[in-house]
Amino acid sequence: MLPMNDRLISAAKGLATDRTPIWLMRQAGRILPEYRKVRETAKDFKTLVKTPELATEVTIQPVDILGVDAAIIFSDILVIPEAMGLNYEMEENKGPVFPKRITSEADLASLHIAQAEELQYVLDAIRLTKKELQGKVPLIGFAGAPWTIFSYMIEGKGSKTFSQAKKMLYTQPAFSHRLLDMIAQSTIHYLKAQIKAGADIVQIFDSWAGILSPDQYAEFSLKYISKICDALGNDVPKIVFAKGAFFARAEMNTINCDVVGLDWNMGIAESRALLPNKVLQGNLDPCALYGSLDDVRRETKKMLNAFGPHKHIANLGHGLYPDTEVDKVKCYIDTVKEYSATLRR
Ligand code: 1CP
Repeated sequence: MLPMNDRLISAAKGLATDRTPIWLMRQAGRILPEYRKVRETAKDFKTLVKTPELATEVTIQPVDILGVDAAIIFSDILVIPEAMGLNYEMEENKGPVFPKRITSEADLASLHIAQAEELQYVLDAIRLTKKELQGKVPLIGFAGAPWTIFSYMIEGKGSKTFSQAKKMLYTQPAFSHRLLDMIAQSTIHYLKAQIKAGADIVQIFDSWAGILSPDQYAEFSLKYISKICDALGNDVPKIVFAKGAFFARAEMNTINCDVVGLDWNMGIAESRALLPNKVLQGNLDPCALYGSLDDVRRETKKMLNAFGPHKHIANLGHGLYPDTEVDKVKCYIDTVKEYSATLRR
């Protein structure tokens, strides 16, 4: 059964819609006072993620408060390493940290390919969210791309350069492939289960794509993303967002996904030419939302004119920053809804 507002799914399949659908990366979270309130009642981030009732509540908040055309299940990409045997902790105002990281054969031997049951809490949250949404909008499932997950597992935390992870690719390519393959297989189990639990569409986040060379990207990242897309089949549309991978757009046109996410560095006309088979998603710079309401309207219209009325899903070029004002976010969303309808007349 299709959701009542199925604009996102229709657009993802390349079908015409009455206006451009919109959702935002990191739409649930710290920009919303309502989120911060729920977050305070949960002991910490992981309790929130692992309590389906709370995860459901914050997943639905942006649908009701901001008016986006989809919900994205509240979780994190780092639940996969945890299910594989590498525990993470979320430090307040800092981000994820792994008490142990992967550096040796012994570390690799301590991991296993995750089975869907090990992420039952996410699947329960998806089922509950679907029930509560009552078909109002579609639900997006997601996972990190193997390369981005690998980076955190090797590095043990976020990094500007991910030089330890890149060192591993240069010095131990076979070891790297073994770990990447384990992550990819875990991700296939996980995303298949998300779809079975009710996810209407899925997105793969390759947040650290842009730090690899084109050759390394093809060998250590896109190959695994492509494997995952093939394994998932065509029951639901698939979005691939590879931040900074402007150099891989032509190759991305050939993989088995429906939508390619663009960041703000990627020119829109150029991306259309390189990705003729794909629907495009994006790509307003989240910093554009620091401008005045008039600035936001102007930048939004400029973006919509460049994408044109079809084969586009409006989003940002990366996640919302936590200090963005809610009225600017609403202005972006409302302008997309209103102005994109006029482009069809
Ligand atoms: O306490 C808090 O509120 C912590 C902030 C937070 C939130 C709200 C983190 C820490 N993760 C999340 C949720 C989350 N993470 C979602 C669901 C919410 C939504 O989208 O509305 C999603 C899709 C993610 C995905 C995610 N986590 C990515 C990929 C997207 C991206 O931004 O590039 C990455 C890289 C992470 C890791 C992560 N989790 C949190 C932080 C601060 C980070 C980045 C750490 C770093 O490398 O610096």
